[in-house]
Amino acid sequence: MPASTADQTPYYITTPIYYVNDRPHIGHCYSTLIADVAARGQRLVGRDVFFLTGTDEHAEKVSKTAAENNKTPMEWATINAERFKAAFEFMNFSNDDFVRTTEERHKVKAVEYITKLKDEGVVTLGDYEGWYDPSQEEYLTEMVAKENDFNSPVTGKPLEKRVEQNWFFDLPRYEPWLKEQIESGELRILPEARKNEVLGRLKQGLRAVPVSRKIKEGDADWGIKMPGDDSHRIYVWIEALCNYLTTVDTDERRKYWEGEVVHLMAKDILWFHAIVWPAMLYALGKKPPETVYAHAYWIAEGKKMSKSLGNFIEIDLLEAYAERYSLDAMRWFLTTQGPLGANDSDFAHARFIEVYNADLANSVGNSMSRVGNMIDKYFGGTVPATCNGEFGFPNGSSLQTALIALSNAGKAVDDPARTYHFAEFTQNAVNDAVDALGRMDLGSMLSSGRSIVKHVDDFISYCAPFTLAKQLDTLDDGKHALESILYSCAEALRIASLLLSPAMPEKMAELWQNWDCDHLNTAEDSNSGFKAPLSELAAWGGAYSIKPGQKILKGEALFMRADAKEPAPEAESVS
Ligand code: ME8
Repeated sequence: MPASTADQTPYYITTPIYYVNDRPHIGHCYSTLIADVAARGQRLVGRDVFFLTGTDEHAEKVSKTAAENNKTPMEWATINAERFKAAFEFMNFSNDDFVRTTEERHKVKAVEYITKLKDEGVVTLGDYEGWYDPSQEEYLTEMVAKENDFNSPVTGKPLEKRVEQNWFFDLPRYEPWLKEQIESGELRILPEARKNEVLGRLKQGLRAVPVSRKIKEGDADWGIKMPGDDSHRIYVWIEALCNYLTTVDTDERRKYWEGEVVHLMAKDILWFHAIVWPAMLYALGKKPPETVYAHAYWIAEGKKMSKSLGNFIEIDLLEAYAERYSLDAMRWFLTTQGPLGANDSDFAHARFIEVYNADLANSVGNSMSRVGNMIDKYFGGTVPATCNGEFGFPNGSSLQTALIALSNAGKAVDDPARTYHFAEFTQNAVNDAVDALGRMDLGSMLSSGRSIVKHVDDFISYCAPFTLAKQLDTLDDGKHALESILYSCAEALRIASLLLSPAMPEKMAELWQNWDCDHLNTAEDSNSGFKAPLSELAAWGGAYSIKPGQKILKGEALFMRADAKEPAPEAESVS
């Protein structure tokens, strides 16, 4: 079975739910973008996808910043949740739901799960003394605290020694099971370097995890009460993790948990997702997620982003980039240059321009307008014929005709025996893209699309259809050769555009409109937005291929070249 039709189980991808103490920045947009590209990719393949994002609202830092801003916690949470929603809409994310942990549907189910864990005897009351990181609202092990000189490894703020009577989840009980799940790859932790980190830390042993916090005098009335114990609230981390299940714990959506579950986040919160959450799920009688993917961090112009440096790349700056270079160019840059692997990535303007010009203006955009322009110029914008995409020996007539035209024009042909097999090339690229998507290797998925564009560019510079076009009267089969060459370029670029569309949905839809390609299904009940799965859409000469008579409009250039000397866009100042 070709990879492009392999997996039809429902696919459920989640992002972290973000704290609403502040407005969204590049990090939040990036994780959600990666999830969006993966979700769009899986929908394109033909899978039934559910993509969830949302906000984590019951944190202490939310009630604190609310007070600083003279708002109630709920007012402040709503202001920021709306900012996240607006940012994600701006980014053209295709999430199927946006959960806020202050919603009843979440609160009711979270209480149900904690009650069940208590009933099972895996959540019990006990004393706890440990190093608490107030800026992250989590306890750290003695070793991690020491390694970081008793400062937060995330924010650098001092840790506090705290003693509390709490409800605890008996995490150590699941240690052998977790080890076995992770080592066997049953629970896949990606990238590989992160899996080793988690296994290394697991070797140091596990401690019970606090599930509640005692309510102290003066505390804001914020958070969910511990079931059966009004003197405690559910610890925000435990409650937050439950969102992944609460949101799909309905009759219509349960199939997504039973399908393939992928949790995406950055390295800062991997432990909760790879260890604590799978153990909780096991205790609840649910299967663990299939994949926990922890990417690295964005930094800004070479520096870690921090409040004190005031160098957070916020949504406003991303909007300024989108305004100048297009939203899809910004999505492309973040997706292909971002920290999806184990290393951090730098958001630097010079790099943006370099990538924009190399990948989009000079490659994808240029190739698409060049082919559109030639079809417009030589055939009045109407596709004249089809071609099987085979060029060279033994059926080399079209290519040979083009090479004859070149030598007639006094131009050298470096390697006269080259062959091109577009149907096979594009099919391989599609298979590679689908394999890469399954590994969440989205850079490689998009590279497969670009490899087709490069192949077309290489073909055009080799056989120079513009030279051939000048000799149509003198060469017997010149017209046929030009038709075959340009058809193959257009059809190959059509297939490339499908593979590029998860990152650049708007620009590729623009191309399909200009080229009269019938890929999209606008019916509301279509989960994917496409008329058929990728295996059918991308078949050379198949039902969705470019047909004789089809109109190809030149259209405007998809990406104008950027001037590297122009100053970088600036965020509008925000209130
Ligand atoms: O941790 N680069 O929320 P949070 C890339 N509410 N991604 C980044 C980033 C950066 N510099 N900074 C943040 C929480 N992120 C909890 C999660 S989930 C049950 C609860 C992204 O608002 C990245 O996805 O602090 C990281 O994991 C997340 O934001 C942390 O978001």
